[in-house]
Amino acid sequence: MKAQTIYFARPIQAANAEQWSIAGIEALFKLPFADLLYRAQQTHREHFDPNEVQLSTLLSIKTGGCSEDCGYCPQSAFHSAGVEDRKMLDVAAVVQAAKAAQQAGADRFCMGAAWREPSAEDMQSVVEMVKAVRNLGMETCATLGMLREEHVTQLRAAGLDYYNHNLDTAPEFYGEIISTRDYQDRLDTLERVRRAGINVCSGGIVGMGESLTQRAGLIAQLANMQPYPESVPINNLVKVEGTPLENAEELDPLDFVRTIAVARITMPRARVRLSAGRQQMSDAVQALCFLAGANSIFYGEQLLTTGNPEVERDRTLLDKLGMYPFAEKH
Ligand code: SAM
Ligand code: DTB
Ligand code: SF4
Repeated sequence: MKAQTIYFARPIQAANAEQWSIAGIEALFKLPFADLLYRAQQTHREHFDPNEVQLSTLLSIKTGGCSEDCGYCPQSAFHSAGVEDRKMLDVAAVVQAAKAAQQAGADRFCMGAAWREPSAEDMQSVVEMVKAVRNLGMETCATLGMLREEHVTQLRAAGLDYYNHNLDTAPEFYGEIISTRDYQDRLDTLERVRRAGINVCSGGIVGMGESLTQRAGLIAQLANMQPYPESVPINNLVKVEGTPLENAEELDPLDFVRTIAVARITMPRARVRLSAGRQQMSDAVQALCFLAGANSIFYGEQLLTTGNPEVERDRTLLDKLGMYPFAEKH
């Protein structure tokens, strides 16, 4: 049997030399498509192998019944999206899922919970899960809602590599989508994660009815963090029946590609993840996203409660494009 490699997350700690203005980012969005993609490609190739993609597999360790009212989310107790409220998975079930993900080629395993914030009891199990998954030789990521000081300390001690907490949208649009916690709460959690020495994974959702300026505003918030996040998931809204955003206007796929390109240019060394919404995307649009600088995907048939492309479909797509998973190269 092949010896297992243990991947340790290397923080990039890359501060942007310049602060990005919203107007400057909006101007990038408005470049002719070919010029924008050319610039994104140049940036991408300066920092990464453009044919390599990092694969993260998600697992919902606690599903549904969440006390927050995020307008996009099928797991909110405020909406009726038909997601069953389930109790937390046990450690053995999580390890089994992580092993399967690793065998399928994933190098990072992300554990997600539908919480506003974890309780002390929840944390005991999460710590066990992080340790066990890390022992398999996978990078670990968790997304558990807001974190206090004691939470980040415990997660850091458990060896957590990344914490995902999205800004989701621009501060000016945020209030239209979520009312139960504010933007500053999110920034505070990210700051605690950063100070604890855990890599930051933070991005947002596009296609929620935001304006172009607001889309630029989200990117400005992320890119101006000092340092900016190591991982930046860009989600295309998955419109789930029973959520307030079920009828949101469809985003032009080329505007999604532009968002990826702008994230790449403004956060040159981040892993930009082509995240939720891939199941609804053609191979051609996904290929454009890779061309625009995306170098990470969620991999495996399920996101948290909604679907993601089959592993077979992704393998075929990567093969067609001559791309290879990070784990197979290292
Ligand atoms: N409860 C935790 C929190 O909100 O931080 C962690 C889980 S939450 C589901 C993680 C992220 O998933 C959200 O911040 C949001 O960006 C994304 N998300 C949730 N529902 C989505 C949807 N319908 N379409 C796209 N992204 C979605
Ligand atoms: C992220 O930015 N997207 C993922 C992950 N981080 C946790 C979640 C997407 C969720 C899509 C809706 C669902 O499956 O419930
Ligand atoms: Fe809860 Fe997270 Fe969904 Fe918001 S996004 S309702 S916090 S699970």
